[in-house]
Amino acid sequence: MKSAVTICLVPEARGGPFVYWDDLAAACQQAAARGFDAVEIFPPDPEAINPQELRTLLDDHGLSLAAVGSGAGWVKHHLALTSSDETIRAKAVAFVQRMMDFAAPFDAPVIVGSMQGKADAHVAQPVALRYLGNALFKLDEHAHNIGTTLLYEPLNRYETNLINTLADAVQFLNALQTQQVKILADLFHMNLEEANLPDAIRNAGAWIGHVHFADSNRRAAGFGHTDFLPIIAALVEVGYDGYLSAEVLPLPDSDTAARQTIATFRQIVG
Ligand code: LER
Ligand code: MN
Repeated sequence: MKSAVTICLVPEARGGPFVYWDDLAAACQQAAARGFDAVEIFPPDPEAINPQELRTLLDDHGLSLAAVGSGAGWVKHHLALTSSDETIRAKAVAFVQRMMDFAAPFDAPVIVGSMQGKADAHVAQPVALRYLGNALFKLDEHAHNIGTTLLYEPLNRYETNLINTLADAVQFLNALQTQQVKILADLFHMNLEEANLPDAIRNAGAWIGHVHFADSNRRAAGFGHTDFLPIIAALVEVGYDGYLSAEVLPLPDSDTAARQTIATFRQIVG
């Protein structure tokens, strides 16, 4: 398994669970200095980052791009894949597709987390799930065409009422018969929703394509009460060799969160 750390370039997401903020070059320099293998970036728009500049930054620091988040589509542009408005749904799909076009040359998957939206007074849950299925089907096709992977992330009940557990995500994707969609296991969301984290990981098995590495309180691993060793053992058991990516609150500050994450990573992964 490899280590990664999050960088958020979306001012509207301020207060969110990201280690580094605002300055991509400074964040890459810090991530490399702390010993991370990769960075996970949340850009405000698919065209916000110059690909050549990013390539140079990553190469200069010996970093990979672990994943790209599409959450700005929701927090900044107010798009959702399950909106009651057909035009907004179409724009949301196009936004994630453009994010995939940006990320694919870096061999980085794109994450659908908050962009999935939720059922509400305008969209009943079965309808929202149908919209989500239609969107993931289109995104899967695009991923297939450009040779990349899409990561679908189940969120906790306070963020969505669509799919909250890994098992429900597996069932949903199995029914859709997508080919290029994998599941993002966020240990913070799982801590709220799963009966048993290692069992949930074992049952999801090869579906797991990315891990958000956070403690029970969404702080850096080691700053809460999650028992990480059985979780790592389960990931090893299912053959997971992807990233443990620190999507955590920058508390007490970014550098301390980064140092704590990498210290815990070294202790439990090696
Ligand atoms: C949101 O809570 C989250 O975990 C993000 O990764 C989704 O965009
Ligand atoms: Mn997450």
